[in-house]
Amino acid sequence: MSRLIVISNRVSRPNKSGNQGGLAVALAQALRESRGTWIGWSGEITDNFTGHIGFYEDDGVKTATIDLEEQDVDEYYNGYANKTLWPLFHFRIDLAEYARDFEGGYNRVNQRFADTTAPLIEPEDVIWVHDYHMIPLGQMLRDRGHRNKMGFFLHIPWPPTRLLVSLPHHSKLVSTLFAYDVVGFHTEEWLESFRHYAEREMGGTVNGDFITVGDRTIQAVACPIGINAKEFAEAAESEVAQNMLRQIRASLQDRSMIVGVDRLDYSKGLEERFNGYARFLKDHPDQHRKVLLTQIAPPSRGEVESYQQIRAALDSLAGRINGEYSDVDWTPIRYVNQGYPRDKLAGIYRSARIGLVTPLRDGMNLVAKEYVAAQDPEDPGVLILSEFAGAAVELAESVSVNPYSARSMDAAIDAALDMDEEERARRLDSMRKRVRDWNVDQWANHVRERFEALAKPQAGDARSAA
Ligand code: GDG
Repeated sequence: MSRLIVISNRVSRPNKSGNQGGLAVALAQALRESRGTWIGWSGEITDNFTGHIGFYEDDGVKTATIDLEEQDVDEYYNGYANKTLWPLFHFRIDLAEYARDFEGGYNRVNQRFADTTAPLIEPEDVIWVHDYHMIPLGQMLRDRGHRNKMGFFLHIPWPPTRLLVSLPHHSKLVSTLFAYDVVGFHTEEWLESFRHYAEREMGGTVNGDFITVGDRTIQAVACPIGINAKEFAEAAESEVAQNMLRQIRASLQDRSMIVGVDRLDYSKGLEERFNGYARFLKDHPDQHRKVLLTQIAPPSRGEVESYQQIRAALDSLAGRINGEYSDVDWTPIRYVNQGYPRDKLAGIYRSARIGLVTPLRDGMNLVAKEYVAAQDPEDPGVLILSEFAGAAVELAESVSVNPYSARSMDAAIDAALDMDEEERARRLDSMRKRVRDWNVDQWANHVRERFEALAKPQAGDARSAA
């Protein structure tokens, strides 16, 4: 097995709290087995970038981090990654900001990662780059002479060509993906859009999993990420989760709880969700006092203005709906801006009769899978899922909803509350099997096997020239 080098914006060092996400745990396992290293930004700011690398080893997992300058963080992370690419790739060209400084900072930071990473790479290493922060990194490593097997995985959607071409210098950015050997997406839909771009904008040809542009042929594949389903199901049975469940049930007084859990992000459709729920309350006065929505929304990317705006909008919307419908002993929305440890979160999922997951656009959406994994098989809840989440493909037995339509949300909540136990169990059972059978370890292993199966650089390969 080749040594694995993972590169992503942030790294997650193993810790004893058990609060690492499924992706971090799966990558940690692969890194441990191959004695590899995970490289990323430390999250720290330095006055002057020196290229100093902090090396760590926790529980057999090696990580290496670099500090960035404030200007790097402004232009690369808050700028090009989160003000330009994130909205554009989530189809929100109305929110996408383009500035030459952002693009310059993004390229500078990627160069910094390439400079820092290059000396750590051995010829036989397999390099796996993650997400939109690091698109050009593979090309930059090739420019430095690295001929390793290299893959890239995009965790967010790939936008339709007509939207992507609104990005200045889009072809320059996309062409760097052809430096990798394998490029992965969560769903066929994102893969289709990528192929479409390659054909229309780059004159590429598609042959099965392969796309050729000029003298480069890469594999482009759809491979949906899973969660650590077994661990999540066990977390839901833990003492901590059971205590949480009891605490919530006591506070509910026989009311049904609907739960939403999302980073505070406009792609998650929180305003639309609140409006859909308000519509349900308006149309179903008989359900007042019988139901409530708990929305857990830990703030994220608070330095970006559109995130400050969504936070303010939600504060006022939750206040308005609660003001309109609350009674002295019933509040229709519990709006919580704090995060919870994973075991407690599993208890929250389990105590909810409905999981309401309504992103406007989402690469995958792990919350939907976590809600499924955490349910009590004897008394499962109902998942309401946006048709625009990548997870909708695999979780077809959910109640599907158009998150833009308050009427659709209203009808879905009504149907979910009405659903008898047999149907809830039937739907949940199929989804639980799928979530369990295609978990994050299988996903990570599958991608790695793709790398291992790659041939050595092709004759006439552009890399041979490096
Ligand atoms: C990106 C893509 C894709 C949230 N609140 C708490 C908490 N969380 C955890 C959830 C879940 C994770 O955060 C969120 O994952 P999502 O997949 O829902 O969304 P993004 O953060 O936008 O992730 C997405 C993903 O990458 C993976 O490829 O699915 O489409 O946008 O795991 O549980 N965790 C804890 N407490 C909280 O309060 N412990």
